Parts: sequence; C-alpha cells; structure tokens
Amino acid sequence: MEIEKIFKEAQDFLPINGTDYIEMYVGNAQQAAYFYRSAFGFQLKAYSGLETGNKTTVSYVLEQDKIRLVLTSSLVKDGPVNTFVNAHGDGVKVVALWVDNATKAWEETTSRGAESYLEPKTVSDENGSVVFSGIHTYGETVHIFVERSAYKGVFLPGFKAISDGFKTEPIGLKYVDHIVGNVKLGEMNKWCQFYEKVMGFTQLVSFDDKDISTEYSALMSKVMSNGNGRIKFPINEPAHGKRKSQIEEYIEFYNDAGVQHIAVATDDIIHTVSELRRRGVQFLNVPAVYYDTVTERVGEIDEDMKRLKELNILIDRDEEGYLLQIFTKPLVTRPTLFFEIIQRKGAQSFGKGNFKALFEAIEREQELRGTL
Ligand code: TYF
Ligand code: FE
Repeated sequence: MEIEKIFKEAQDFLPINGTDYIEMYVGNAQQAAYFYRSAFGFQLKAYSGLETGNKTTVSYVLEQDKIRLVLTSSLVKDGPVNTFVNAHGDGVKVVALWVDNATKAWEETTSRGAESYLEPKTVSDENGSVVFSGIHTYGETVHIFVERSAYKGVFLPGFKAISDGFKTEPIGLKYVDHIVGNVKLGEMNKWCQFYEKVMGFTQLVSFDDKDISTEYSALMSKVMSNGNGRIKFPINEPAHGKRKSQIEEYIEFYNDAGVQHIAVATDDIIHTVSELRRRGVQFLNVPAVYYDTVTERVGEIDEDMKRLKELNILIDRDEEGYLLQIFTKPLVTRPTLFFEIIQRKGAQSFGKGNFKALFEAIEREQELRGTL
C-alpha cells in the first residue's frame, strides 16, 4: 500500500468494513421475500415474527453472497413501519454499515452533527452479542452501525435461522456496489457535506445538468465514498429540464428524499441478466441503434456484443477499464425504487457515457405514466 493510503486509512474516524444489510419496509414482507427469492435468487436465511416472540413486525432476511436484504412489515395497526409505507410505499428504511466499533461510530458522527436514530446498545442471545447504533440521513432513511465481531448467529439476536425447503438458483449477485439517494431540489450539496463532515467521506465524481440533461430528465449528481472506497453513495438532485425531472417524479411519489437505486455487482452480467429476464424481471431498454456506435465508443471488449444487444446491457469505458450495466424498471408499486446490475472490468466510474440513452429510456417510461 502507498504511504498516502496508509495515512488516510489511519486518519479515517469512521472505518467501515462494508454494507451490512439493506432493510426495506414493505406492505407484505412474505410476498416480497418470495419475489426476491424467486426472481433475484436470494436465499432465505433468518426470520423474526410472531413465532420468535416479535409481536409488532415480521422480517425476512435474504442473502446472496455478500448481499443481505431484510424485508419488514407491520403486524399491527399504525406504528413506524405502516407510517413509513403509507407515506413512501415500499422503500429502503435502513442502509446498515458493518463497523468494528458501533459505539465509536455513533460518537464520531453525532459529535460532528449527525442526528441520533439509535443510541449505542448491546443486544445478546445464545449466539453472542451485537452492538448497534444509528443516525439519520436524507428523508426518513437511516444508517445503522452494526458491530458483530462477538456474534456467531445467522443474522442478529432476535432472528432465528429458517429454511422452508424452497431453494432458488442464485443468479451470481456478489456485493452491493453503490446505493443512490434522491434528495430534494437544492439539497445535494447539503447531503454531500453531511457525508463529508459527519461521516468522513470524500467526493469521487460530480455530474451536472450539462453532462446529463436530456430533453426532460435533468439531474445533478455527486458520488461520495468512504475512506477505503468500499461504500459509494451517489446523491442526485433534480435540475431544470424542459419538463419534469425523473428525480422530481421520485420525490413526488415517495413524498420525500430516499433511496433511488441499489446497484449490485456480478462477475457474469450476461448470465445474471438472462436469468432475471427469464424469471420475469423488467428492464429499461435502449433503442437498437445504441449498439451501432457502441464499439466506436468503448473499443474491444471480452463479451459477445450480440448477446449484450439481445439482453440490452449497456457498456461504458473510462481510463481504468470498462463496465457493463443495466437498470430494472421500478420494483415497487410506485415509480420509485429500482435495481442496477453492474459488472466492473476495471472501470470504477458510473456509466456517464450511458446517461443519455438511459435517461431517454426513463423518459419514455415517464411518458407512459403521464408524469413528464
Ligand atoms: O449510480 C449512478 O450514478 C448511475 C447513473 O436515474 C444513474 O447508475 C443516475 C440516475 C439514474 C439512473 C442511473
Ligand atoms: Fe448506479
């Protein structure tokens, strides 16, 4: 490691090992779990609900390689899960971060101005103990810090390992590459400064409306990243275009700032996307002419271009290599949350060369929804 990098990591006041889990609040966790298992190839790992003594919520914990998804619904009238779902529809409540010291993570961030969501607390069961703490971020989204070095259970205390005999074939999803937030008009810099000052992140890249303004879908975006680069949080805000920005559409339907997309990495995007399509997942498609000029733009690549075109996978190149990516249509009732599937072949960027084609595809969807 270079000296500079060693120095930077030693200075990092909020060391993060990776994304611990993503928790969605949903209307029907049982059926959402079936969807992410059957379509996305997640495996059911753990459960919390009436059978485990939880009388207010039900949670299903799904896993694929390093990705953990928790789907939570309410068992009772009112309460925080229903209030959230009533306002936002199904959406991401928690982006949990795996740390070595959750008490210190809370102290370092709250002393720099973070609003506390959960004071540090230790929770134990027969498998050991976990220390949690949490802070608020944009909208009603929160970060929970999870310290799990003293825990051997399947997920967290209060959850029991389960298997219902229904196994689906994984589709090669490996880890969370980045999680994108949409914030309100004029608030991108405020939230980027939050990640900088409160969490010690630095800005990797920035896109303004000139980079990414199409006919309507204008937005601005900055990518914030933590000290070791394992966590990447792009933040989007609407910019003025001719008609309604896709970010404004999100904010209107979600009624707040919130998580727009979760990008998950694969080592074989052709396999992953073939499987997702076969299992009924819908993607945004670009016109066939996209592929007429793509080789000019990205040069030679390892993959079969014919297959990429059939599957409508997008390609982009930067100084370090290239990447392949594709975006699902919204996966929830409202036009809000979607997934990105990404395969990096050296490139550490976000597909700027695809923005125009991608955003035009989003605009065609907005047109169909009558929300332009
Ligand atoms: O994460 C990113 O920055 C890329 C680009 O609605 C992007 O995936 C930005 C906004 C959007 C879809 C993709
Ligand atoms: Fe992305």
